[in-house]
Amino acid sequence: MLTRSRPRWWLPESQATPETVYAGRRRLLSALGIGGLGLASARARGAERPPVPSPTIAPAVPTRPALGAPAADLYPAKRNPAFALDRPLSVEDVVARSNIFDEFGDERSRIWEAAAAFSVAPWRIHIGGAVEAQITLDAEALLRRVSLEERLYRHRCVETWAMAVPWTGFPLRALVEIAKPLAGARFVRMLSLLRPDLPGWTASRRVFPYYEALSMAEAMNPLAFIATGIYGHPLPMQHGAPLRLVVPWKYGYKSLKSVVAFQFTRERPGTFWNELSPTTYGFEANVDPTSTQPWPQAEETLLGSNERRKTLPFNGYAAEVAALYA
Ligand SMILES: Nc1nc2c(c(=O)[nH]1)N[C@H]1C(S)=C(S)[C@@H](COP(=O)(O)O)O[C@H]1N2
Ligand SMILES: [Mo]
Repeated sequence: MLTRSRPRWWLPESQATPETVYAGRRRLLSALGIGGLGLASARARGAERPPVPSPTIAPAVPTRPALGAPAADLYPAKRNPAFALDRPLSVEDVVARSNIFDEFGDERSRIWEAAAAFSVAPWRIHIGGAVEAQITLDAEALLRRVSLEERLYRHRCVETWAMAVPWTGFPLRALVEIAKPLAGARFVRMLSLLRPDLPGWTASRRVFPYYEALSMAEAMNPLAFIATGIYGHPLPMQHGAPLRLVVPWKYGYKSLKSVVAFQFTRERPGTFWNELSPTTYGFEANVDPTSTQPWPQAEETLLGSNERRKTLPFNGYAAEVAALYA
């Protein structure tokens, strides 16, 4: 069985830290004069040299919006009160430091560092397939064309951790309306960023880009959301800037990050995890407490507090979406 992550004792051949990230951090530390060696030799030299002036490079912060994030002046957006939670919001700094974005690496606590130097400007989005006319538009133009709002959503990863966050974004339905799919279009496929230079592309046995899909009925459901921001500001890179899918009734792997293309199709497209391991990762991937794939799904652990909760069918969104599957 191929599972999407390894047990805790697993150590990669490459010894966890991608070389580029490690080298980058060493460079930053020594630029700040706080690298281990730099500190020791400065002390040894004692009074030979005046104290180093205060650093001009700000330390990296995981909650910082992605470099070049579009339409930053549109934040914070007004909260839509229709989307309430049954639990406290997760702590921003905790969720910003615990991510799954395999293109940047496979160590959850280090994705934010690996992604920190990545710029999302410019960001072209292609809309094609079974549509009236193909469109290419950039993220900046798209964000100014739709109306941004904030929604509080639960998120449930198939690895059984869960979080609750305020996303900023717009309904996926608004994008479908811009795309004008033909009457025969039954699915929308989405592709993630195509950047073979990212560290995870070669560290993994898997081949990217990451791709996902929804039926048109799912895409038109009012819960299906394109997030462009989190906690009242544009998305940090590790969360999938400048725009990512959010389908809160499904396992997190459906919510692909950093979307570059929306393709409308007549046939059901393949999806990344489903094609890697069809019996473990379904196409629908609706959160299901009775499932044992790839582990028992009856409970979940909240990110940050480690509180255990019972998993809810459709992640608590049955009233909104169960009819789609009846
Ligand atoms: N492109 C891409 N999108 C992705 C993933 C990924 O590895 N690559 N991981 C998915 C998984 S398994 C989860 S749980 C969520 C995690 O989102 P977060 O890091 O913003 O919490 O992103 C999803 N989207
Ligand atoms: Mo996940």
